[in-house]
Amino acid sequence: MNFKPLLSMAALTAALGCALPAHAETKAEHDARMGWFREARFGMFIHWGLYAVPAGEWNGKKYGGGVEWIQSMAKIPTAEYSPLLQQFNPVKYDAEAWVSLAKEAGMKYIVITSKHHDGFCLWDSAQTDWDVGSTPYRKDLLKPLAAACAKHGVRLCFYHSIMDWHHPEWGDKAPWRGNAATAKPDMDKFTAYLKAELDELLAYQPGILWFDGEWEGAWTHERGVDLYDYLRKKSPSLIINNRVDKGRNGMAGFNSDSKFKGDYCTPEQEIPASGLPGIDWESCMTMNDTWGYSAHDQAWKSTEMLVRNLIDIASKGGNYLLNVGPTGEGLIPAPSVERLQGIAAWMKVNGAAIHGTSASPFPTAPEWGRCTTRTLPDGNTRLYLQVFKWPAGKLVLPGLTNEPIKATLLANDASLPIDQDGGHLSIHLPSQAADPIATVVVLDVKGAAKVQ
Ligand code: FHN
Repeated sequence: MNFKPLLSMAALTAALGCALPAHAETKAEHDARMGWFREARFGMFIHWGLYAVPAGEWNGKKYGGGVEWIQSMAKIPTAEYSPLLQQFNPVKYDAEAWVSLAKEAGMKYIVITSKHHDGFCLWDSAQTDWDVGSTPYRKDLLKPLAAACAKHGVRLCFYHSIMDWHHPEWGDKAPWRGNAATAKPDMDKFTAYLKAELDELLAYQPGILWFDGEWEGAWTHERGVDLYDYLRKKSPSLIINNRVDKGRNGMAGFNSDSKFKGDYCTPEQEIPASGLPGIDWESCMTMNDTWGYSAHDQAWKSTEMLVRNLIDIASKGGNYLLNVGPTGEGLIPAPSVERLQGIAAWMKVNGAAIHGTSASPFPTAPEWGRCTTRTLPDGNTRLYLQVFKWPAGKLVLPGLTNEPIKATLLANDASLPIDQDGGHLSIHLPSQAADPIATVVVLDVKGAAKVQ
């Protein structure tokens, strides 16, 4: 069952969330363009760059939080930060291994930081020498990733920071940057540089351009609109997140007004209480407390929590963009690998309950877990009842009034008896859950799901 927007798409987005392009693209064209993103439900975020070398420590001081910000946290002038160019040599980088790990975990797309706030580019750009071409490694880091993604059918996408602490024309000059040589930065020159970088990145045919760093005053709504239109003209199938413009509400990530551009909303480090029907969104989250690699951040979330986040997000009609921060040598940290392998084990059995599903028909999450849905070819509905807390005896489905067809365990297709009493459906369960993280009960019902 697809959650049909209660209002027309235009009216809904005008009221609530990320703006649809308010011009030529029809709803059908927009739906077609967003199709793979909605099917995917799960992607890998990769924060990688020079900041992986200091790994959260500078001049003997350890920093917490997102240590990809170390240049700002430690107020490192460009002249003192630049020597990192000579220390970044990811000789252990193995794009094939990274993509295989993502694919096994059920991640259908990868978003890698082509450039983060420090301005360092992971490819050998003709626009600047502040890139991998100036490191001992020299080679383009994006090219092998693009090849591995193409080989494994994973979409390659780029995170690209608008804010650029290195570029002399970026309009917000933090005093610590030490490159305020440009008395009055020229944001038109900067925007031309940004567009030239993005033209180079479009050659890799990314599925998404994931903008960030749009919040400083130097970037304006007008520049956001211009950049969105510029890129969509160049690449009509490209998806662009809402951080290209100025409309998101901070970490909540949902646009405040339909005038702002962006094809989907971007909650960060949080999961909205409920999805918004007809609004595309993606929660980006870390596995520990940092996006870029930290040698000392061991605050790792459990595999159970990561899987349940994925289920919770999918049950609300969103995508989960889960981050890894590779080391300066090019290795994904072992705790991240371990968790991705744990997710892979659960997804191997239960992936059908995530990929290609739509939001739950229940107005609030059932106390036993979450639910995702799929409209079957015959118009009936399949509900994936994802049970965190295994009840004794029966699973009660609050308010579901459809005529049941059958109930099974996803793990082994075992048939389960169904009771209908007092307008409520309940399913007889085996005494033991199949999986302590979440056991999926599949319930097929007649027609579109109806919940009182
Ligand atoms: O400042 C960035 C941060 O380093 C990280 O990239 C996150 C992930 O999207 N975004 C910004 C913080 O909101």
